[in-house]
Amino acid sequence: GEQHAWWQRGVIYQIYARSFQDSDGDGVGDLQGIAARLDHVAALGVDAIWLSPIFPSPMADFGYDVADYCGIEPMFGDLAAFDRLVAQVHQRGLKLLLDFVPNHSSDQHPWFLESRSSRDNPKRDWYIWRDPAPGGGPPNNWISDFGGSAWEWDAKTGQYYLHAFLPQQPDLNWRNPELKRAMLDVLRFWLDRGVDGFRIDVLWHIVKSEGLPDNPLNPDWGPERTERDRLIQQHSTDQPEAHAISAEFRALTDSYADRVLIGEIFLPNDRHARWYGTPDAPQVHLPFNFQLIENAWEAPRLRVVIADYLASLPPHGWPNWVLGSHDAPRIAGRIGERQARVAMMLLLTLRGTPTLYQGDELAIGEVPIPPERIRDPQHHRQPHLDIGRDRSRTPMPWDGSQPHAGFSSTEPWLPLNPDWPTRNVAAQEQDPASMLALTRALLAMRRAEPALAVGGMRLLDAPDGVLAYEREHGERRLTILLNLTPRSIAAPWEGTPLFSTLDRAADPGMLRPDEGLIVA
Ligand code: ISL
Repeated sequence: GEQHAWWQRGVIYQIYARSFQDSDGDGVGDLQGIAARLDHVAALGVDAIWLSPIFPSPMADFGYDVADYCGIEPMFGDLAAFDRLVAQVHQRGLKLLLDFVPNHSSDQHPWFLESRSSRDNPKRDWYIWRDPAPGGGPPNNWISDFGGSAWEWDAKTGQYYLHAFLPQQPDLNWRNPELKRAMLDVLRFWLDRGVDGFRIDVLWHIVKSEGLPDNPLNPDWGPERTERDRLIQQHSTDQPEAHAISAEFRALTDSYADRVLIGEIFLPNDRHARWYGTPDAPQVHLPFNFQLIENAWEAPRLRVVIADYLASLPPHGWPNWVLGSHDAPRIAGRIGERQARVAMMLLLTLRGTPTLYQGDELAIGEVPIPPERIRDPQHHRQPHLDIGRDRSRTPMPWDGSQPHAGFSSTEPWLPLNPDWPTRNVAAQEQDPASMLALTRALLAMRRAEPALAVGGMRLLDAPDGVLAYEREHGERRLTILLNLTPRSIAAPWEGTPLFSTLDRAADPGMLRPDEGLIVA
């Protein structure tokens, strides 16, 4: 294991700053709040924190619309509070990763204000401006991820600008060398302040095909899909020039010691794997792998997904797994609370770096949001689709104290999970059968067992409904058996049961309903 880097052995924990801990009573989490809750992160046993955007922002997309890449949003704190947080995180032997948002800025960023001020402004070309199509209307057929045309008309200068997301998130032009230089300086700014790396937002989007041709229609589209999915994003994503830039990000990052780059990439395996780059020109260390989120919770399906993904990796590519995020439905809401325990065992025993989303260690379910409290712009632009992201962005319930669960002294920006009086960190700390206790124990086991952290992995044949695999390191061999069904299943296993997701002893040769088992 000595030859493995921290980001290979380690586990990443995503903190969504707005919803972690409020310290100043405005109902929104902040940096000082995070610092005050580092005991929880350390006791959990993770290795790194990935912090969703904390930069100055009008919050049209809750921080993914950045108005100053080198500052801290006043709602969250200031640079001094940030420096203190970095120091406190490092004192505990943890790492801190920031969220870098290179595809677009806020429409309130001074760069965009300049760019839109006139056609001959020096920053005009820092964004993507085009004349209307010959017959009038948007320059091409591209659709925003959040619905509607990806083009916004600017009456003052008589051109459209491109926005892959909200109109308040104009796309930056990475073909402009000055823009690129300014953004590389942003990475240096934070690396010099001691951050341990970045999660790079929609990295696969940052360069578009020259000439901006129409995207082809998606033959598989149906009205249950998002508007964005009407088109195949052939010309708006995954361009060779974006790979080249990602190699530049890596070269810059590698000039600092022990840093990591994570890329948010959504692509089929063969094209996804190219984001590792080559041994000579590496790109990101970890192109995020969302397949546990995207696929049905069924053993035969997951077996294929896991096998295909691992087989697709280049020899120098290290695997990784994501089970939840601020964009995805809560895992316990999707598959149920008992199965969420099995899913946690899966996440923490697969070969590769796991990313754990805040609140999943408590098995928080989908939180119902009353219509008048919905904040997610993705919902507001496509209200007919059931895609609200607010349900997985609700505040952390820390304890049973009235009225806001220790999160804030005032009404939080989103409601708490309704079961917070019993489902909270303090309550689960007292309960050895809790999801929190299970998560801590699995993380401790992963730390103690090189077979789990860095060992080889082999999928095993198993009865219907069971996902089984082996992890090995040196002489040590562990078998993981996951019953993805609510039935008892006779599953041949021998050896010593080390760990069950249920609270009583394992039955030899049997898997109980919703049981995950580690056998030595
Ligand atoms: O939300 C999605 C699927 O659940 C995606 O279509 C989403 O747009 C994609 O995951 C990109 O997400 C990232 O960039 C967005 C931001 O809204 C998300 O929160 C962020 O994770 C734009 O910056």
